[in-house]
Amino acid sequence: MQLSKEQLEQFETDGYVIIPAVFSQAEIQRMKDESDRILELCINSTLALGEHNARLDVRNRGGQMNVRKVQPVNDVSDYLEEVSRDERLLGPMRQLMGGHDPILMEEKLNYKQLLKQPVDFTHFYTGGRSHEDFFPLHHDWGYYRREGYPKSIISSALTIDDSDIDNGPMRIVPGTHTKDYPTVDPDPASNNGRVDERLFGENERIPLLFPAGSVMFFHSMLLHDSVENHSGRPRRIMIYSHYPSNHKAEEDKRNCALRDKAREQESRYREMLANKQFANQFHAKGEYSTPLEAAT
Ligand SMILES: O=C(O)CCC(=O)C(=O)O
Repeated sequence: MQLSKEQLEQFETDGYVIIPAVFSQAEIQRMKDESDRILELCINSTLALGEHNARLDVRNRGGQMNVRKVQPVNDVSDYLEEVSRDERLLGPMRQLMGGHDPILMEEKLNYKQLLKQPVDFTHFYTGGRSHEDFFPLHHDWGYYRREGYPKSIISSALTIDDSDIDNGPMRIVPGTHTKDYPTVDPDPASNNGRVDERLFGENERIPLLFPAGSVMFFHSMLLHDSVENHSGRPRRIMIYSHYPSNHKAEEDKRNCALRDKAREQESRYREMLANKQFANQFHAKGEYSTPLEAAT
């Protein structure tokens, strides 16, 4: 897959470009199945061990568990790892990176999914700062720069569910990648990329309403956010971030600590399953039904 001259120009001007229908219905279904399986792993291992799985970012919305994201994921999903190397992502990024090969820097699966089953582990969960699943206005380079990554990072946001106005879509402010907006926290060591919310009004933040299987390529300096998902449906987006091969970096620098911790937890959890010290309590199937599942 190659981007046209117009699409390359749009990325240059707006800081993003959206390509619909990159992945087929069968591929999307496989991603949904993988998302469910990963969620089961994270939640059941959390319940088994009584300590939250290091990959899991979960919030408590009025007593209901709200899964915001799981990061990293490639080491627990061969398929999602394969997608991070798919030429439909790498080809356009190579064009946008002036011919340099894209190297994976990190990957995350943003679920924005409220769980229907009564799962409660907030008594030992300490990770969430807010009770909600929104993302404040920020640029990603604000946190990539902590490990010395370059601004030339490009992320691909791949929609696993349709993103609509009700399920907390990502929103972007076109053209903001051309300026280095000051972050609220001036210390680069702790910076999370947040900028002053007053910089842009609600009508300047464009919601990305794109169907499952679409990909948005976006610049690391592009300001974006997303609002809460109150639809009762998940809004899963897989986000891969790549840097150009002319930048040299240590492999998996941003996520290796989380990955190692989660893998060690998951191995203890599997041992508990094998020794019948724990039986899985959370089952992702039946949590909701998607148009695809309803049709089969
Ligand atoms: O998933 C979303 O809605 C926003 C994601 C985002 O801004 C991020 O992960 O940096």
